[in-house]
Amino acid sequence: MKEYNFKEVEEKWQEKWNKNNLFKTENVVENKENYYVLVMLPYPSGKLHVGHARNYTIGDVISRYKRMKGYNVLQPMGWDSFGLPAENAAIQNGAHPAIWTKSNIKNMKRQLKLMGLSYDWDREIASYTPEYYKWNQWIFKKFYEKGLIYKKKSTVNWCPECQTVLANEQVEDGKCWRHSKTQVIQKELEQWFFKITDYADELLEGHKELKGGWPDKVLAMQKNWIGKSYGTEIIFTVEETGEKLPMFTTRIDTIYGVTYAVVAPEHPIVEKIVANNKDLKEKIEAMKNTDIIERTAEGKEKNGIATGWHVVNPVNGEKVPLWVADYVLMNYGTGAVMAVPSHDERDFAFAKKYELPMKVVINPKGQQEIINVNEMKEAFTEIGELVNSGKFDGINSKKAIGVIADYVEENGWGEKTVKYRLKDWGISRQRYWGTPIPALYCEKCGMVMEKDENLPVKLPEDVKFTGNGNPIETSEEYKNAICPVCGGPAKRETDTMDTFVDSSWYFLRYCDPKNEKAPFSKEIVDKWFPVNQYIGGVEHAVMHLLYARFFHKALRDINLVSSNEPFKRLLTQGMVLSNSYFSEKENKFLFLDEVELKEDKAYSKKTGEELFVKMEKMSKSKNNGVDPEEIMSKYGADAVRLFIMFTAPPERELEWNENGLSGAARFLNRVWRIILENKSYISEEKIDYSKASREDKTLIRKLHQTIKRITDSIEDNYHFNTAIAGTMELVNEIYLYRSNVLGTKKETTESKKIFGETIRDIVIMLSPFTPHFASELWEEIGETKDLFNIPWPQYEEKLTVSDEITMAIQVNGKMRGSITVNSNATKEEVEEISFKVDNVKKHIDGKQVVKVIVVPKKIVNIVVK
Ligand code: ANZ
Ligand code: ZN
Ligand code: ZN
Repeated sequence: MKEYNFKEVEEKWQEKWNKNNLFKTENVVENKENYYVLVMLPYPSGKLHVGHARNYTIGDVISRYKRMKGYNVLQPMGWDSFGLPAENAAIQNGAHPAIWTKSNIKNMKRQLKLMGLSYDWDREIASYTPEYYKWNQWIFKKFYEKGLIYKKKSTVNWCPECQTVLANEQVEDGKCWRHSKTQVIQKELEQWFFKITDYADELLEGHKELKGGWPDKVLAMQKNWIGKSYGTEIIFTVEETGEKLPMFTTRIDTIYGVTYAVVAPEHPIVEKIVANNKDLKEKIEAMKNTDIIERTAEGKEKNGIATGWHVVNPVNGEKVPLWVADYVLMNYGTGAVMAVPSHDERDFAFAKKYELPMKVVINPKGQQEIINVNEMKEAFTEIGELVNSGKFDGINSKKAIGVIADYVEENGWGEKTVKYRLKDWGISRQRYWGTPIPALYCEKCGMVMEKDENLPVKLPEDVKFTGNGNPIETSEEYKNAICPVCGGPAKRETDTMDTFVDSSWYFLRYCDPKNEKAPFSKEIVDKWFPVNQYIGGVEHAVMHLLYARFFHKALRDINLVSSNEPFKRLLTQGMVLSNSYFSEKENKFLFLDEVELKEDKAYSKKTGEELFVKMEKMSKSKNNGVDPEEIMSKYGADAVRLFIMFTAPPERELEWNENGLSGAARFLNRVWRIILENKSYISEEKIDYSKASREDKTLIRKLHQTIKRITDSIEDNYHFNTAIAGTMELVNEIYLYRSNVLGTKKETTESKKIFGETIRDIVIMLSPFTPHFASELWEEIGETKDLFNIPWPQYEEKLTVSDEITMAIQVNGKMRGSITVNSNATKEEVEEISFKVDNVKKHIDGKQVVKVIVVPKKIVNIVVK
């Protein structure tokens, strides 16, 4: 018998698939419904990691399964290939980002092919190519014309040493990534924004369409990110100047409890306050420069500065002090907050820290005496009854929100408003490796967009990557351009676009990747959209998935697509974890090959020290990463795919372990052996079920049960682990069958057919998971058609249930035994067998049988005298 050599098998089939481009997909196939399987396109960092391997295996299994179910399946792949790492590499070793990017793509593509993934490589796209980013620019112009893009001043991270803007990832502990001693400061710059907030409501509304198809968790995260809240904007008056200071509150019911007010350090009023106070000005500048992420982190201590100014509460005329505090954000609400320390946790902590007064305005329902502020350990944030609130005393606080809001509106002190947490999307990057923004600045015409026929505005080549400033600005040729309107001199915009722009519509380009006249044809896109199944990491739950949804709706509104939502179903795969090994002596994590494993314990090979073992997310810092290519060369791609799919349901965490992997490899060998050793039994004739023996029937039943179980578990939320477990049980069953039936007296012409049909179905059902392995077996059993186009096996419901039944036998109403008979046995047959049961015989011997009552399929009662 030929041994299973995964290397040979995998190479052979990969070559075949590649040579004939077997997974090329047409946009229309007669009599087939389209099904679009999309996996999140990778950033070409250089090497695939296990997270990719998991994501792409899931996508491939779904694609292969759907193909066998008769769909015309599209499964494309591409490269999210603009971004910082390529530029950082250029700064560090001088190679142009394009060279670095291309060689990384090449290597990762080779690795993807090793995995046996069924992509239509003819549709491959890479966002760094002018053929792709030309359409980013084109779409940018369309959005601009639609009023969806504008410029405004906004703060950026700035390294005074590099003289450049830093991305958030380049700020480490508030310092520059290249200058560990240089404090990063915040600087105001003109930036481009996409008006995603125009779609805030629709993005929320869309959840109705996505419910059921998307994980609830992701919808909840998006909802939270959009953060719609209903509130009141109430206008306080600044005592010192008489100007109006509107504040946004969701809790107007607490208006009588305001004891001070706070503004963000960036609030315009602050400039007036510090105008003649150098000391105060410096303090506030320092506050502004602390990292915004750190500033607003939950549980973070709040810092404030008293201004000496006051504001007046319009409702009761009370004068309260005005503070500046770091926890107030300028870009939420109005950037000013009425503080109610007795009923808000943040305000409470702040008031305690700075010894500011408090006043209780809500009391627990039914409680006689009012809460004593001096005894409060924390804010009272529950619903209760209003107190100390003038004519509103006694009202339920929740109801009071509406009542007092009306009162405020009636008196012209403010109005009810809706606020969103969602901010407009800032897409300007002062970077080289991204899509150039197609705008120019002409002395005569002002800001103008480049003409369509001049797109793409290509990235300049004559640039220097020094780490100082934006590399694009080192190209004189690029900067000095011609105004497309008047033909005079103009300066080209040097900002490039956030790479999230690239990934907001790439899935549309896959449908029509070579179109030179438009980003894609609407007609073709409509044949594929919405994407039937999108698969990727949960880390993209908010930004990427929200931006992509926004893009889709905006594209719909300029009549480029018809669907409202891009992705019908979303699967977020779980993380991959593996053991980390920490050495206390060396104070570092060891690599697996530096570790000796003995009886559940781990020791350092070098020092013999026992190590701390912990399952953790794979990461460079823990030295617990697994290289998919290395693992595939050891066990084969099919075993790796099988292991990944068997070990955990796709949305759960997956704990990597080599024993599991070698278990998967052993299973494949087991399947290989039984099929190859017995392939001479395979027959193509139809099974005559009426001739099947009891053993035959058991196997047939197990086969149909397994088809049902696998089909259901794939259809029902992709629980591939259950599907594979089903196949494993079926394989056990054929091993039993072989030793009990094949080659024994029980063997009949039916046995061969039954065995043949079972292994044929096993091969088909394994093929989405282990495609090379299954293709080879398919060929071995004499099949000649392409396995991936073979229809998925059908089960017959009636064959999944046993046709044998067990009946109880009673003698004069007393239980004396039971019999197993065929469910369609006649009354006579049932009687005849019943009389043969030993314990029954004992009780009727020597007696006269009066009658036999048969309750069909249940009881045989023999009445004797
Ligand atoms: C008074 C008050 C009393 C508040 C109380 C809360 C509880 P959501 O629901 O998330 O929209 N706030 C308003 N603008 C802010 C800003 N720019 N930075 C920080 N905090 C701000 O939050 C709205 C509440 O957050 C508002 O209601 C306001 O505090 C605060 F017992 O006003 B509240
Ligand atoms: Zn720096
Ligand atoms: Zn001009």
